[in-house]
Amino acid sequence: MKKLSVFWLCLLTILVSSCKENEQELVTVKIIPEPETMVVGQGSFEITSASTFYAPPTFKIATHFLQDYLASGAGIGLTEASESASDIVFAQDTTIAAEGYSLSISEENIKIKAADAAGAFYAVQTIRQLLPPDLERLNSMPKTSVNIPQLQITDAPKFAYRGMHLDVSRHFFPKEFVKKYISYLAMLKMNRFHWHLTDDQGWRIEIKEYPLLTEHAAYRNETLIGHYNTQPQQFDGQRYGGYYTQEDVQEIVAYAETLNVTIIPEIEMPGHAQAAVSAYPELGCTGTEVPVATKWGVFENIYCPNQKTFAFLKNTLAEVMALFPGEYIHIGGDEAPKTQWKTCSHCQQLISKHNLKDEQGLQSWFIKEIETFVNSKGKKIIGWDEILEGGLAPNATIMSWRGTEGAVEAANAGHDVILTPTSHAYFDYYQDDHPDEPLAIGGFLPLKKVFEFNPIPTELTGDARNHVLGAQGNIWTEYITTEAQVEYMAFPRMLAMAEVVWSGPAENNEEAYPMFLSKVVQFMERLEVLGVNYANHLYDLKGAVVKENGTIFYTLTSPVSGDKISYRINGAAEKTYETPIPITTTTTLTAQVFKNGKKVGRAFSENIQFHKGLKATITMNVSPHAAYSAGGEAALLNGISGSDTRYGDGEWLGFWGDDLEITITLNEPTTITEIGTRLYHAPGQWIHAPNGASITAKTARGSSHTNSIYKEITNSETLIPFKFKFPETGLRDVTSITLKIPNVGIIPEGQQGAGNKAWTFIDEIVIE
Ligand code: TNX
Repeated sequence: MKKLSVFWLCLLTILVSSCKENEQELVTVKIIPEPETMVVGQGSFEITSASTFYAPPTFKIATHFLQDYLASGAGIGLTEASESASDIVFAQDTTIAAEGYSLSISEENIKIKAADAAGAFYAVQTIRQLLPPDLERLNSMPKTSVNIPQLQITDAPKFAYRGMHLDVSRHFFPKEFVKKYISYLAMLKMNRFHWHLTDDQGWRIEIKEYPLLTEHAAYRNETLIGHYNTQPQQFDGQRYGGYYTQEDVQEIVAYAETLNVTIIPEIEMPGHAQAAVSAYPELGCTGTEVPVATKWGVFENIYCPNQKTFAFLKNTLAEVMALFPGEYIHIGGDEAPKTQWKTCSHCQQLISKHNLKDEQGLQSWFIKEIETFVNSKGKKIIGWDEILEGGLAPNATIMSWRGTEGAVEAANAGHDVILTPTSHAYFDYYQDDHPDEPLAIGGFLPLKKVFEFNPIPTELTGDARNHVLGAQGNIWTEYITTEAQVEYMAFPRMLAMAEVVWSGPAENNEEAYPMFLSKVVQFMERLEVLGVNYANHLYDLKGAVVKENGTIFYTLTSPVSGDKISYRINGAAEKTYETPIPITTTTTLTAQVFKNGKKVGRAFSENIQFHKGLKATITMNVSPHAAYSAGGEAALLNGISGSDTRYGDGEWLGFWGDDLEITITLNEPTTITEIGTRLYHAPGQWIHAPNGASITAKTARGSSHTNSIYKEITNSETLIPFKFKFPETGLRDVTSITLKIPNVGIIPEGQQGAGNKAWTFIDEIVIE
């Protein structure tokens, strides 16, 4: 059968019937991540137990996977045959890009070409997605045959490093789950698993030379309950822990190899080391005993740069390097408070002996020592972007998490970089602003934002762009206690990250995102069969205030449409949503999506406060930080307050280190009695509300009235109200208002994020 593109097929069928039906049938070929080119034909190829395959021996990870998959999912046993007699033929073609492949499925056969084993393996992962999802179930009903659509695909990844990370220190996940997680990466053509094995709250890998790491450092006495910011902090009183033996690690490494996944183990230094220091106090600067940490955050008990520490780290790394065949070892390097180094005479002697500038210089010297050792064993280091401070180790690769500045600096200096900025890659952040979401660390990273991520920072030009190896989604597990919850946070965001790192960012997100969502809807069937506890917010409603010709409207949409949206205003009779709803008074709106007569998605509810600022215009001295500017300046005057728990929900605006000056011009002279807003205060996330703010109101009469507020800020409150009151009868004829909110500056020692600029987050400005 001749292969036909969708276009030609439609043209052919257009005379007979509408081509819509055919089109729908054909576009059900939906693959995540999107292949580079795909031409879908008509008809299919049948795989049966009589089918045969041939492959060069170097492609065995691909053929083993295919054989196992068909055998366990469909009871179909493929047999090996000669190249000329085979139905499924793999061939090596060195002109194809690394990890790329071509796949041609005709009525007669399946032909796969790749330059390397990885490419052949990814062709098989594409075949997997072309087969019915019920094959994902182990020992599902045996079948005599499965059909696979005829098509032609050429495909190759945009980025060489396509990763996911998992923190097993804050919460421990057993070997079987780690393997499952790795299998999810492979299904999505991701090839790097960053395994965060050590941290303050638990050491998770057996090191034969240091038995106390697993006897002692792998266990903590108890764990914080609820959110870190909730005061008073409470603990569960339960001993918690676990670790992987070296045999477990070998098993996981061997398993990952069969899926073309390279594991990057992370051994944190010099900070996030309290568990190790707890087992061996001589590794710290004070020598005193400390417990394995029982709550989250940054701790001052870091490694001391002494002989014992270097011997410990080198012996430990030697055992680690022997277990992991990959070229990289991640040495951490993030969030290491230098408090103890400042008062330790040995550290100060080192600083003067090696002519170092300060403690940052000492950290840099520390990392260079380790790098020399790792390089001497033929491996390379990756470090978090803090290792740039005080001077970069000569051969280090940087993992940029505090934004993208670190990546830009390192790439411009000729170093390789991996992008994992909190704004687009932290899957421990909330993915939705619905109040029913499980407790998370904070932040807000919806699916669309991950999809819109571009791993190459816009500031990078020319050759420096080639230093971007790729990107990675991170799953930190302070608030992720179960396997089901890891899956909930990972899916579907990992699907979007897979698109970004394999297919590259879309040229036009507004067009590409709905297409992606239609693929996600279909992919969820596969996740369902796999038993993955994915989050489904595709039918959850989102509302928006729209201003047109002085009238305020409210619109309702869900990422994927159902059949109808029902809504109620202030408890009145239910209506069907058709056009934007005019808002003329303070309104409580509830709504629900229906599909096939059934409720789909979660119940929606919104309060719209009809205050005097809704028709005003707003300007600011600085733009909100790109990572937290979802709603734009208009979000501060749209009648909708930000979430009490999600400062990144699009209603809050975030600024990094800027003093704010906000000017509001009212649409007509107005009498004002009160102006109020809220500032977010979450020092754990580097967000600080200032002690003071001021407001100046100008009237049509030319007078100017300034009102200042001073507040004691305590860490027990996250929502800090600022209310500026005018005399009861109000200030008449106000035409404009200027609100000044200073940033608190650099975060002081002893606090999370010390030495970094603080964030300011501001909510709706309510004018009454
Ligand atoms: C910062 S990312 C950390 C981790 C936390 C994470 C929580 C990085 C290098 N350090 O220790 O788990 O934030 O989002």
